[in-house]
Amino acid sequence: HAADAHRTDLMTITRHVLNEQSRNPESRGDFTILLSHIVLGCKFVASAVNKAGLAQLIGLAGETNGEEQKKLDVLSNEVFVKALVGSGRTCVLVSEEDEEATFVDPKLRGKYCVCFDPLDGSSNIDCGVSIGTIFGIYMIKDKDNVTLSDVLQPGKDMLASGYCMYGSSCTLVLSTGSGVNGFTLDPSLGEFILTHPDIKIPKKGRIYSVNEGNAKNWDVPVAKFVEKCKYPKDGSPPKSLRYIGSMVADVHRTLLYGGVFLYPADQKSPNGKLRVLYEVFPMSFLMEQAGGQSFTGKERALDLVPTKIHERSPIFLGSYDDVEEIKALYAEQA
Ligand code: AHM
Ligand code: MG
Repeated sequence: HAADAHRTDLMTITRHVLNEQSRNPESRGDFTILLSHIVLGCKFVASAVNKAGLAQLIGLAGETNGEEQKKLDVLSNEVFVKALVGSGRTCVLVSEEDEEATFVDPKLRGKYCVCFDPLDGSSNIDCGVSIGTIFGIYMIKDKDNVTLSDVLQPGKDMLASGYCMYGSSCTLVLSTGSGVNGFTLDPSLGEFILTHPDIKIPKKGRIYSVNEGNAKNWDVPVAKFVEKCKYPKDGSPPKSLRYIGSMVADVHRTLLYGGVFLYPADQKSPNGKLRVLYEVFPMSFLMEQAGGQSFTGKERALDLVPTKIHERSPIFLGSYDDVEEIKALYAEQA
């Protein structure tokens, strides 16, 4: 039976990526090895996040060794950095947690650069809301001459990107440049299994997602767009507002249900809040690969050329038609 085959033929993330890579005759498995180390980091964080409440309880019950518990975001960063360096496949790492980029020791160097936010949305940990890891991967240009410019590349030059969401289940969403696939962690197997093959975002959505508390500082196009979401003039029903305040969760919902996620610039933060290398680019890459689009208020997000590793940019991403509306409003104003 086809249904039986489904249950016994488990497509793990490793097998899936090996299949994808085998289309390239020059592939020697390096990317698969790199990815398996990212997956290891995600499994570690998933297990740590699940125990976060308990660890606190044990701490409150009187931990006496005097050593303060490491914060989950710091711990996650250490695990990712060590896993990525240890993979022997990386040469430059940029983490939201580290002010400077990490240049891997030449003896351990490989050809990939990884930009990541090990635990995004960490202000949500204490109340059990979904949080996530975000990553984007580039290839170095010249192995003997590795510089910061290897990571200051436009997002369209990324090889792959993804995120892992630590939510009611643990889901890893990945694109290696040929569509988007989602994998769910089976805790009893310790494996990510393909559960969402070839994700496509609906062309138009019924949800908008933005921190409306910033409305008084918005520019005209953003204010107009949100007004249109609430009071559409074309007879369509108003959109629903959903905002978790955790980028991975808000983007994941946007990808699966459609709609648009906004973190615009405003008078107080002229570049918005979110970071180009490990938030804006990876999510924009996934959106485009899923048939949506991503815009900065000026240009296609993936065309942006960053000049600093922790640079910020405004971002509007999601369903193709919804982002198109936002682009029209900016064009009108220009
Ligand atoms: P963080 O890196 O301090 O966790 O901030 C990033 C988070 C994103 O996950 C989320 O999209 C955004 O901040 C929410 O910001 P705000 O609270 O201003 O709405
Ligand atoms: Mg972050």
